[in-house]
Amino acid sequence: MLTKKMEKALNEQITLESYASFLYLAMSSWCEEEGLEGCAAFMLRQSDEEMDHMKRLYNYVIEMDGKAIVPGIKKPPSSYKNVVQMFKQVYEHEKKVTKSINELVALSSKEKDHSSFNFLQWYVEEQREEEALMRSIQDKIKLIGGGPQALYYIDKEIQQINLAEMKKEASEAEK
Ligand code: OFO
Repeated sequence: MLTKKMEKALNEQITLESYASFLYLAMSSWCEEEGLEGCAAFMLRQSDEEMDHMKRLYNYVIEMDGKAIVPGIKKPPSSYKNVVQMFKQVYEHEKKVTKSINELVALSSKEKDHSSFNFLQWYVEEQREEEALMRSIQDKIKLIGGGPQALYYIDKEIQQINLAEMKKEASEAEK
């Protein structure tokens, strides 16, 4: 059984994860338009991941006899200044999600809700990985620099990162 405060906070997280999924989907669409296929595939996979994060929370709230609220999602931006700025926005969004997860964990402790505390540890780990991934993308983009072929190399690099992430997911699914 969830406390009302916990139920409300978990539902807010459902909204945040849903928005992340739509935001990344909008970014994927923009990348397609720009001819950045590697980035588009990466953002599409990230969007799917966020939808899974949302559903994991949704199922948990229901399992705990709470009411899971399906949120209305505000329209994400449909165009971005450039791909470097777009990835900066992704990193900023992940930091926001991490902050929100940390607040949820703190609330679960305050409410003495050990079940939610345990459940949320998966998200703590996930956010650590996501932030590290997005930080490494920032570093790679910096290394590539702003030469004439920069977009081509950024796209290739993101394509490789996406393939590596897919392999990692497949091997985790086998466990
Ligand atoms: Fe679910 O917020 Fe990113 O990972």
